[in-house]
Amino acid sequence: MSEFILHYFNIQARAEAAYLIALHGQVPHFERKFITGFAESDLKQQAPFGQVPLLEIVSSKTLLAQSIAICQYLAELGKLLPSQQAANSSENVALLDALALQYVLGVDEFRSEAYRLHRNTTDETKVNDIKTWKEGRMLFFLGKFESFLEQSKKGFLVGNELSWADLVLYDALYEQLFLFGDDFAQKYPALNKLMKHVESLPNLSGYLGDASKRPSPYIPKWRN
Ligand SMILES: N[C@@H](CCC(=O)N[C@@H](CS)C(=O)NCC(=O)O)C(=O)O
Repeated sequence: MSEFILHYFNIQARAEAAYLIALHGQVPHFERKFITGFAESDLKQQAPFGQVPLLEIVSSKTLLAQSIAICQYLAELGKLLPSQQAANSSENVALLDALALQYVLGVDEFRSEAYRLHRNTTDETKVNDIKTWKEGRMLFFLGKFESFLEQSKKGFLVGNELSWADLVLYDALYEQLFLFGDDFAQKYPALNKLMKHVESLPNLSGYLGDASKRPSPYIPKWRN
């Protein structure tokens, strides 16, 4: 019987990072459900903000909303907060947790800005919208993320071990990989290294290596 149920559409978008965190952190009694008919559902009525993703916590009859809150809670259950990791025991762990949240919120801005531009794309504006994103804010964010990893001690966003922040970054990069160009690995070696590392993690490699197990990637109008 499941204790934690992640409800979302069958798309990557705003729930996939939570799924990766639960999988890597081996959160027990966890499952996800892909929903249909959300607009008319009881779930929408009960959802704190009328939206998904939602994490249902069965024993306490709680529906937790907001993707980042869900990620943070699952990270705590999976011991993926920097303050919970042995490799960080000699560090200022309260600060490391705040830094991890800072990066997660920054990644959320990266994703949200792309979604905002994508949402209004039409056949007429598509080429220009993609160009605007690729030559503007996308480059800004990729440059920032690369420099954070370059300056890090161990190639992770925070502390001395992979944390939930790295998984959130991985997920957002994977979503937009098709926009980055063939020279991504050369231009962003630290980001490329992080992505390869995440894809090699024992609890994730089987899932991430099999596209048929993953939900549909988002930003559809820019992909087709
Ligand atoms: N800030 C929220 C945004 C949630 C959101 O935009 N949810 C969308 C899907 S990604 C949704 O539920 N759309 C359907 C609806 O509003 O009825 C989060 O990060 O969870």
